[in-house]
Amino acid sequence: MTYRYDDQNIFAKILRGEIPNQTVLETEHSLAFDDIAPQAPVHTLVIPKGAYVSFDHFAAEASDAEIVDFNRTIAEVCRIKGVMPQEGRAGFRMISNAGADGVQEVPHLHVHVLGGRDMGRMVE
Ligand code: IU
Repeated sequence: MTYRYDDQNIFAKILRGEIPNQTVLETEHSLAFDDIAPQAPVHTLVIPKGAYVSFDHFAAEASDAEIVDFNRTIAEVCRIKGVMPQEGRAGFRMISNAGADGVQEVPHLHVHVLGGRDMGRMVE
Protein backbone atom coordinates (compact mmCIF):
# COMPACT_ATOMS: atom_id res chain seq x y z
CA MET A 1 0.00 0.00 0.00
CA THR A 2 1.34 3.42 -0.97
CA TYR A 3 0.10 6.41 1.00
CA ARG A 4 0.08 9.93 -0.40
CA TYR A 5 0.30 12.63 2.24
CA ASP A 6 -1.00 16.14 1.46
CA ASP A 7 1.35 18.50 3.27
CA GLN A 8 -1.15 21.35 2.86
CA ASN A 9 -3.65 19.77 5.27
CA ILE A 10 -4.58 21.88 8.28
CA PHE A 11 -2.77 19.73 10.83
CA ALA A 12 0.44 19.84 8.79
CA LYS A 13 0.14 23.64 8.93
CA ILE A 14 -0.39 23.49 12.70
CA LEU A 15 2.71 21.30 13.06
CA ARG A 16 4.75 23.79 11.02
CA GLY A 17 3.52 26.61 13.26
CA GLU A 18 1.68 28.33 10.41
CA ILE A 19 -1.64 28.16 12.26
CA PRO A 20 -2.04 28.60 16.04
CA ASN A 21 -3.45 25.88 18.26
CA GLN A 22 -4.44 25.36 21.87
CA THR A 23 -1.66 22.96 22.83
CA VAL A 24 -2.39 20.51 25.63
CA LEU A 25 0.86 18.54 25.40
CA GLU A 26 3.83 18.29 23.04
CA THR A 27 6.27 15.40 23.06
CA GLU A 28 9.14 14.33 20.80
CA HIS A 29 6.83 12.64 18.31
CA SER A 30 3.31 13.86 19.08
CA LEU A 31 1.20 16.98 19.57
CA ALA A 32 -2.11 17.25 21.43
CA PHE A 33 -4.37 20.28 21.09
CA ASP A 34 -7.98 21.17 21.76
CA ASP A 35 -10.47 20.71 18.91
CA ILE A 36 -11.82 24.03 17.55
CA ALA A 37 -15.38 22.66 17.51
CA PRO A 38 -15.60 20.62 20.72
CA GLN A 39 -18.28 17.93 20.87
CA ALA A 40 -17.87 17.42 24.61
CA PRO A 41 -16.43 19.36 27.58
CA VAL A 42 -13.14 17.59 26.84
CA HIS A 43 -12.32 17.26 23.14
CA THR A 44 -8.63 17.06 22.41
CA LEU A 45 -6.94 15.84 19.24
CA VAL A 46 -3.71 13.87 19.40
CA ILE A 47 -1.58 13.72 16.26
CA PRO A 48 1.80 12.27 15.42
CA LYS A 49 4.37 14.78 14.16
CA GLY A 50 5.22 12.44 11.30
CA ALA A 51 3.44 12.63 7.95
CA TYR A 52 0.86 9.85 8.35
CA VAL A 53 -2.51 10.03 6.65
CA SER A 54 -4.45 7.72 8.95
CA PHE A 55 -4.16 5.00 11.55
CA ASP A 56 -3.48 2.25 9.00
CA HIS A 57 -0.64 4.30 7.49
CA PHE A 58 0.82 4.93 10.95
CA ALA A 59 0.57 1.27 11.97
CA ALA A 60 2.31 0.22 8.77
CA GLU A 61 5.15 2.74 8.62
CA ALA A 62 5.74 4.51 11.94
CA SER A 63 8.69 3.53 14.10
CA ASP A 64 8.15 1.75 17.41
CA ALA A 65 9.25 4.94 19.18
CA GLU A 66 6.59 6.99 17.39
CA ILE A 67 3.88 4.44 18.16
CA VAL A 68 4.78 4.23 21.84
CA ASP A 69 5.01 8.01 22.12
CA PHE A 70 1.63 8.46 20.43
CA ASN A 71 -0.14 6.00 22.73
CA ARG A 72 1.45 7.43 25.87
CA THR A 73 0.57 10.96 24.76
CA ILE A 74 -3.08 9.97 24.49
CA ALA A 75 -2.99 8.53 28.00
CA GLU A 76 -1.19 11.58 29.36
CA VAL A 77 -3.81 13.86 27.77
CA CYS A 78 -6.50 11.87 29.62
CA ARG A 79 -4.63 12.47 32.87
CA ILE A 80 -4.13 16.19 32.16
CA LYS A 81 -7.79 16.63 31.25
CA GLY A 82 -9.02 14.72 34.30
CA VAL A 83 -10.92 12.03 32.42
CA MET A 84 -8.97 8.94 33.43
CA PRO A 85 -11.43 6.19 34.43
CA GLN A 86 -11.82 5.97 38.18
CA GLU A 87 -14.51 5.27 40.71
CA GLY A 88 -17.10 7.92 40.07
CA ARG A 89 -17.80 9.62 36.78
CA ALA A 90 -14.58 9.97 34.88
CA GLY A 91 -13.85 8.11 31.67
CA PHE A 92 -13.26 8.92 28.04
CA ARG A 93 -13.80 7.86 24.44
CA MET A 94 -11.08 7.65 21.77
CA ILE A 95 -12.06 7.82 18.12
CA SER A 96 -9.94 7.88 14.98
CA ASN A 97 -11.84 8.35 11.73
CA ALA A 98 -10.15 6.91 8.64
CA GLY A 99 -11.00 7.32 4.99
CA ALA A 100 -14.31 7.99 3.30
CA ASP A 101 -16.52 5.59 5.24
CA GLY A 102 -14.90 6.73 8.47
CA VAL A 103 -15.75 10.29 7.45
CA GLN A 104 -12.21 11.52 8.01
CA GLU A 105 -12.05 15.24 7.21
CA VAL A 106 -8.42 16.06 7.88
CA PRO A 107 -5.97 13.68 6.15
CA HIS A 108 -3.41 13.57 8.96
CA LEU A 109 -3.85 10.86 11.60
CA HIS A 110 -5.63 12.15 14.68
CA VAL A 111 -7.27 10.55 17.66
CA HIS A 112 -10.17 12.41 19.22
CA VAL A 113 -10.17 12.19 23.03
CA LEU A 114 -13.66 12.97 24.26
CA GLY A 115 -14.99 13.15 27.79
CA GLY A 116 -16.26 15.30 30.61
CA ARG A 117 -19.80 13.98 30.17
CA ASP A 118 -21.59 10.68 29.61
CA MET A 119 -20.67 9.98 25.97
CA GLY A 120 -23.68 7.77 25.35
CA ARG A 121 -23.82 4.41 23.62
CA MET A 122 -22.37 4.08 20.13
CA VAL A 123 -25.41 2.73 18.27
CA GLU A 124 -26.95 3.52 14.87
P1 IU B 1 -12.20 14.19 11.47
O1 IU B 1 -11.99 12.94 12.31
O2 IU B 1 -11.17 14.34 10.35
O3 IU B 1 -13.60 14.30 10.96
O4 IU B 1 -12.01 15.39 12.49
C1 IU B 1 -11.38 16.59 12.20
C2 IU B 1 -11.46 17.44 13.44
O5 IU B 1 -10.58 18.52 13.30
C3 IU B 1 -12.86 18.04 13.69
O6 IU B 1 -13.32 17.65 14.98
C4 IU B 1 -12.62 19.54 13.62
O7 IU B 1 -13.40 20.29 14.52
C5 IU B 1 -11.14 19.64 13.94
N1 IU B 1 -10.45 20.80 13.45
C6 IU B 1 -9.66 21.55 14.30
O8 IU B 1 -9.54 21.25 15.48
N2 IU B 1 -9.01 22.65 13.81
C7 IU B 1 -9.14 23.05 12.51
O9 IU B 1 -8.54 24.04 12.12
C8 IU B 1 -9.96 22.23 11.67
C9 IU B 1 -10.59 21.13 12.15
I1 IU B 1 -10.26 22.77 9.69
